[in-house]
Amino acid sequence: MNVLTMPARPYDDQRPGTSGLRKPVAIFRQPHYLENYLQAIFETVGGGANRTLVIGGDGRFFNREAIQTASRMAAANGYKHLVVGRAGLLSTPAASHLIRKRGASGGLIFSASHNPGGPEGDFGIKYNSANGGPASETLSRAIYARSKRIVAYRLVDEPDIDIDRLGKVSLGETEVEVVDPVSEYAELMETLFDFERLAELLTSTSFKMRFDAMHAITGPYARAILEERLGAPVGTVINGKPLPDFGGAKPDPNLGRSRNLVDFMFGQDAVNFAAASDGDGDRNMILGRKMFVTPSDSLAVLAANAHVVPGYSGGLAGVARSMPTSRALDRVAQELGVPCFETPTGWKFFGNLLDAGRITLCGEESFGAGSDHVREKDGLWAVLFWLTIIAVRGMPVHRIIKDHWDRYGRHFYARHDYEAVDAAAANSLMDALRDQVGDMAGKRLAGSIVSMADDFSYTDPVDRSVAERQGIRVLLEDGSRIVYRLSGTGTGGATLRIYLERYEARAWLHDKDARKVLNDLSFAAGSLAEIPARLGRERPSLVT
Ligand code: VG1
Ligand code: CO
Repeated sequence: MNVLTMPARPYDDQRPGTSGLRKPVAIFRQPHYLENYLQAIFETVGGGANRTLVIGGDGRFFNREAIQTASRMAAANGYKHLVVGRAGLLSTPAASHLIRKRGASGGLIFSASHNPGGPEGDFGIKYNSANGGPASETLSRAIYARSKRIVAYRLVDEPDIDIDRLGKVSLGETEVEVVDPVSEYAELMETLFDFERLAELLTSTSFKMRFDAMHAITGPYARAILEERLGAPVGTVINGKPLPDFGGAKPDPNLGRSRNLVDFMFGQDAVNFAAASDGDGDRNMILGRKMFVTPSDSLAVLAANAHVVPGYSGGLAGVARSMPTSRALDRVAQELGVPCFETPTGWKFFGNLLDAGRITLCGEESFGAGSDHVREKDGLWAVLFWLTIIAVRGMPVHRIIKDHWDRYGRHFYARHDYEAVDAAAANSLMDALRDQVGDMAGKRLAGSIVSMADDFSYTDPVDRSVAERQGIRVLLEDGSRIVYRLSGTGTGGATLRIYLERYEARAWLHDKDARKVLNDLSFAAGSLAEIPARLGRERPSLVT
């Protein structure tokens, strides 16, 4: 086997964000930029050492080249076995499952998730560890440190592998197995959900659904599971063909970016249930007829109804949510008598809790929910979970939600994003807030009084690692909350996210328009942070 050692020079900007390294494609196409980061990963985790590595991506532009490069480099770095998704495709949750199932030491997922694709779009690399989950903070920091010292990378001098044909081939001394991206994931879903019951629902004449794959990775998964296995009519899955540029749109399901699906569900021809997923298949958006379910509410509903899903009939060990996610979940946990953990934003913070068996379900306000079946959030899983609740309880989405609010009260919720703002201005805005938190308590704000304000820091209860400066929280005495943080997944300037939450126990007020209910909080959040003056923006570029 001919292993080449190629000279490189270190880059200093390969710091992973909330979810791996994300950069514009143009940056990734710089000489050996991709190779440098991959070599940093391999060296940080101690090389291949006869181990197995899973490789796949969301199908975006540059995916196929990246997979060839990664395979050659993995072979040269000593991996014995590579498991590659056919055509280079693997959704994030499917990759997580494969890592666990094959006992791999880790996996590479080429994705920039909900960021746009194409030559002008973004590309990304996530490294997941042997538990199937995103690299921990500690590992991510080590990879970054290593990336700044790379002076050479290794690859085998072999032709491209055929990633479009299932089966085993060799690459130098490494065995490469090209697998169907869907089948093992679908089998896993079958162990958690009652497929017969779901098929009954999806083939009944009184139930119709729509799933929007946004020309991203979930197309093949949704077609295979919803249409082929569960018998939903062909055409249930729309935009099902993965395209390298996602058809020119941002594969980011939310109220602002999924306008077509939202309008459809609020219009004349609305069906009973609709859902969408993002670029790499780990997010989910849930819609009922004339109803948008906030991801925070969705998570609480999943927890409250978990007993109807075969995979969770034994109960939940505990639950967790990211800090900005609404506290609807906390109320359910309290009633179930199980612990509820509050973690920083990003799935990597759930890993230890899941591995230690301290939680079964977890999620984020950013359209992510998941469980201990894998170590990533899982879009289609959430859809099957919702379908099960609908089938077992025999209720439409809006009844399930109203019933939930009746029982627990409603957490009105919205996220306001100021995207692609000047990074220095955004940082100084956060600094100014940080300076204020110490003496905010007791001050009047939005018709109430600040009960507590801080910059969130988290100590992992399992390994005691600490994550600081994870977002400014302002809690009010009436149960409302404002949270500020900067995005760690963007690639241009900075994105400020403001999360607004207001609790309402009284059932007769639950049908109010969230926008109106949150209006004074939104105004207070804007003036507290001096948004127009600091960012030069009057209003957010995205509200969801
Ligand atoms: C965003 C979300 C966060 C999510 C992350 C990755 O991060 O807020 O909840 O875990 O994206 O999701 P940020 O730092 O931009 O707020 V995905 O679907 O990109 O893997
Ligand atoms: Co994603």
